[in-house]
Amino acid sequence: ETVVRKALKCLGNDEESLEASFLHYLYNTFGRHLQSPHYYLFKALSYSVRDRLMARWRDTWLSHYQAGTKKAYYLSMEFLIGRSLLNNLLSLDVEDPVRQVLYRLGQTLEEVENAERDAGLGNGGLGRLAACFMDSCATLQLPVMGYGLRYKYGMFRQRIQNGYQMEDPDPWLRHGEYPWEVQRADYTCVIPFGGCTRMYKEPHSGRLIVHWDHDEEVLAVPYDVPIAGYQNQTVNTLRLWSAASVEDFNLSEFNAGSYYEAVAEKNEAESITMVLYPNDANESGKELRLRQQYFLVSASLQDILKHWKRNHGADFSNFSESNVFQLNDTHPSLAVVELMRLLVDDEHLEWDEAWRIVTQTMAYTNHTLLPEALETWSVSLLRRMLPRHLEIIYEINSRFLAEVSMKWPGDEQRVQRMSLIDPNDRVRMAHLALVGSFSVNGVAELHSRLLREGLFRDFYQLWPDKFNNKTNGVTPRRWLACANPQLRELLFETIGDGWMTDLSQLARLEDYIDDQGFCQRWRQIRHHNKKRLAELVHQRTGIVINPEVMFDVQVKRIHEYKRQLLNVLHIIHLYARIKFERPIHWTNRCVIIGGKAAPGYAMAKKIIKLIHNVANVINNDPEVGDRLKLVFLPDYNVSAMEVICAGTDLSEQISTAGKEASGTGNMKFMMNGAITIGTLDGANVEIREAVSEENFFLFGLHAEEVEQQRKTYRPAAVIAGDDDLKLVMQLLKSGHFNRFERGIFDDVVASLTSPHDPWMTLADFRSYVECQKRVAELFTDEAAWTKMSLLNTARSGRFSTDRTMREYNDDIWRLTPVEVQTEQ
Ligand code: DL6
Repeated sequence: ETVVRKALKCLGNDEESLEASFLHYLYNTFGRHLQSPHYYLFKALSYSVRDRLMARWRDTWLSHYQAGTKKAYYLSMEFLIGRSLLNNLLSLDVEDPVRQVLYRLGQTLEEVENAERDAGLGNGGLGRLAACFMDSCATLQLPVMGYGLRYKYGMFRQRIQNGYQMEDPDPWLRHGEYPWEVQRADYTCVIPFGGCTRMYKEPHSGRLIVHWDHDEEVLAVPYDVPIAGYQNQTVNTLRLWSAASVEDFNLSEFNAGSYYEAVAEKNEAESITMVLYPNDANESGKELRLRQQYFLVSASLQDILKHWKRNHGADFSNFSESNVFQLNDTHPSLAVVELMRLLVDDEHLEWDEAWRIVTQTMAYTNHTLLPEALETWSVSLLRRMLPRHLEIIYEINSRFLAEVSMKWPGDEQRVQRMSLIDPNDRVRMAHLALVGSFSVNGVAELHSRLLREGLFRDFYQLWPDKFNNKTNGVTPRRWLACANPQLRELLFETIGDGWMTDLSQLARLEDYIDDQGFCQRWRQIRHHNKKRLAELVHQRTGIVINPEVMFDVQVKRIHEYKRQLLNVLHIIHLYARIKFERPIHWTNRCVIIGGKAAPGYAMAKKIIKLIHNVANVINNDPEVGDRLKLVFLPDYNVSAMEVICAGTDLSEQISTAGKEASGTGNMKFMMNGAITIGTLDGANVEIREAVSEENFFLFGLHAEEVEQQRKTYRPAAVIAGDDDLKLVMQLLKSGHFNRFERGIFDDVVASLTSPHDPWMTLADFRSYVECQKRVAELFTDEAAWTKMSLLNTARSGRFSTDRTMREYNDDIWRLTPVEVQTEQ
């Protein structure tokens, strides 16, 4: 033991030790030198840093074990980690010495940092939120472990060809291992699939036992990623499962000359964690997705139960006092069923006792109100892949519906509405999660209210106490301190560093609102950040943009409800004004749009093409010049957002009210001093409350108005009553933006002008345009803009995930923070 401790502790955080480690890895482990590609310098540095996390990591495991207190497990199909180097340098408080070491060696930290590939194991907000939660839990010293999947290929890389999105695979693990992970093959689990079930009587007890005769097994191999708390001793664990074949290949098949068959099984097993989110537009894609979900859930629960049994044997009576599972959307909701199976079939608990444990340990977070995003799985697929789970679902459902009937006798319609099985014989995963959990939360006040009053109304009437809200947040370590180093330094100088772990302290910035010197520095920093963003744009597109103009930014997944189209309509309107009105008073602006479209989402891909075509016309018109630029930034990802959020003036949060559950990009922008133009949707409502209404550009219908006006919505009449919109639509329809590609935007025009357009884009056009005029006006008043920008940062304190995690803990998890004991 002393030898182990010595080995771990000999790693100093001083320049000399850091340099020795760095050069050791560079020369001795990777056989490279200082002139090698930056990627190797990054790897050598990351290994040196990881070494310095190891003692804390081990101490954290031991401290959690010794404390014996309750633990929470965050089950998520996505953890959108991005880069980790800078974050870890910050957590360990070694950024300065590392910078010095690299400087002496003729390198810069920025170049080395930029060589790190994003770990893009998520699609967008939901996955990034999971990563922010992990960061905050470690900083708050909460014993929380994340469980996810180690996809071999993360989120696809977006490439643009003639304005169209092309998808390339993201081989983020290609150059050997991911420096932050540690394989823990000794914790490998076996995951069963397929086959059938049979019932038999246990000879001595006479008890009826169900046996799942599965016909396939896949190995789940864990890879652990350390999650370091900010300048404390806690290093929590994110455990990512990778699928492997039980046998490397089937030797008898191989010997018989069937090479393909021999390797096929291995390939099939490994396909489970091959790629994030398979295309679920076809049946085979769906099947793989379900396999992924079960694989995650089964491996994680087996892991936790194994650990439990090592310490408590087969006594599960106190299990729910010591464990809680947070389900990140319905994706891991099979956990409800798998835990029942493990407890009833494998551990021989009575159904009622097992159900008590399940319903006292599961908590469900909903992230969407869109009906098309609510998961269902066909009964026939479940029967084939997870026959025992289907039986358990039926049993849960019949007991649950009996409860519903007791409460509302004779209300058959309600029973149908609430059933876990829909009329098309598909299992409603949200209902499963609702029935199996003791807590159900939405991710912003408005979203949680709409869940209670709309989507989950019946369930709210049955179990009002289950429902709660947990407004999202973002971690200020990554999204302010790392993303905006100059602002970080200014804040340190001005209000100290307490805000790093207590973001409400940013409020102290309000004391400087009239301090000319401070405001001047604020502007200088913002200007510097805009130059950084302009460089990124130039790097990725070749387009030169002027950092003096307003940077008006909308970055997020491309989706009709997020209404990138409304943004485009406004841009066309500005273009038309420049061309036809030749206005004298004008605020120059550069609109930057970025985001990926789901590969099977034709309309989203068409929107990307439209943005490019409009940009081509505008950017090449000498009459337009600097007055207006439009840029599509390709391959939007976490590391791009770190540059974007710090360099943005205007943050576009313009979804149809009632459709965006929360949004988290809105918070990153606000924290970095961008001003929001937005609808009353998701967390925009709370952002506006926090910053106060005069510092937020509000437009558009409210959620209730959207629903009321839907029935009478007539886009033709809206166009007829608005000359500006008429002109915009004419330009679009006339083929002005697609001279040599006739008809390609007909579907876009058709959807905008349909009375059934669910996103009611044209209904908000006029109020958006008027609001944008006020934005343009304010931008010309440098002092007023600076003040508003400053207030946005100063009042962003509540949008830290530290606050969100405290609320999850106070209301749902009830964990005791564990002070990590350092062994000497
Ligand atoms: O809660 C995180 C994030 C929200 O901020 C976004 O508003 C919401 O759209 C997103 N939801 C999803 C839905 N996925 N599913 N299911 O990504 O969650």
